[in-house]
Amino acid sequence: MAGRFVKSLRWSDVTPKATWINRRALLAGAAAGLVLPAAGRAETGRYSTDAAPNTLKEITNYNNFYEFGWNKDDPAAYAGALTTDPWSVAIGGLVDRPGSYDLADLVKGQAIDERIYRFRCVEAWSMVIPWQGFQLSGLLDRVGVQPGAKYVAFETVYRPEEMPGQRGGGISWPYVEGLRLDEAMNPLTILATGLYGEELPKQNGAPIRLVVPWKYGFKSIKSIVKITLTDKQPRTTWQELQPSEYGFYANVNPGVDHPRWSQATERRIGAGLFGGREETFMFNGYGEEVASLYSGMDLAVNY
Ligand SMILES: Nc1nc2c(c(=O)[nH]1)N[C@H]1C(S)=C(S)[C@@H](COP(=O)(O)O)O[C@H]1N2
Ligand SMILES: [Mo]
Repeated sequence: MAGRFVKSLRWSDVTPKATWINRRALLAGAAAGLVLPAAGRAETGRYSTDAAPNTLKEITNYNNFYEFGWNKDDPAAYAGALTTDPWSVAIGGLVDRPGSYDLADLVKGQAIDERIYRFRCVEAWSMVIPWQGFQLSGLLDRVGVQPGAKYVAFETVYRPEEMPGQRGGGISWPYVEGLRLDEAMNPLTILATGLYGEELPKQNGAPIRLVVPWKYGFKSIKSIVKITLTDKQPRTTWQELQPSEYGFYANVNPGVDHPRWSQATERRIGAGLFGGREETFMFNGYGEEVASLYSGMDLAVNY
């Protein structure tokens, strides 16, 4: 994996698309504290992949956000109805400073940076996405995690009047997810508030969503309204729906196939008709950073 991370990656090195970035949107977003100021760009390479990002069009038109429907283009069509301002996140459980945090307050003081992450869906497709966000660890440090806490539980907004998918069955809403505390504290784990230098598009989980790049995409829960520190492993939507197919850990693992398809390779969205399939890497290529979290665990059992 040598060379996968580049120490001084610059925006101009990785994307030919900088020209279409709406500078005014960028600056407006920066004023609200949600996206990175342009000047911050040069310092953001440490955790990023050197793979070229997918286009904004691809990232915003091929989504899984079942609150808006089951098709990949449903979120782009229907997420516009979601009210994302005002927005607050209830933080509670085993923390010193529980409360309802207004989004601007939640983001205040956090170091927003850019993370270009390879994102791997359990359906065996992937994209490379230039997120802006801050480390979840920064927020957890601020609210003060109490000694008994072992897990972090997350919940998506429940608003069936704005989310047509929530008016139907299949999933027991709201969508919930969870991480072990050490996974949540890992520097790769971020709360994203923007992508491509713009405020996070609604179909990608505005105004704030989790991104855990070494796990299958379903762990990266969108439009978060609740974060709870607990001493018990939280329920998760997909594990509850189909425990034989979706585990709590959901680490990207080419050696453990989904019961109905192989996880050995992935289709990179946008690679074109003749793009072929790419090899899937253990932990989605982030093994150097996270393999130690699972030492001694059988990852075929803890999938
Ligand atoms: N609330 C919520 N979060 C969600 C989902 C969802 O349906 N609802 N889908 C998950 C899945 S399966 C994937 S692959 C990613 C997709 O993120 P993207 O659309 O930004 O690529 O979001 C995840 N987070
Ligand atoms: Mo997914």
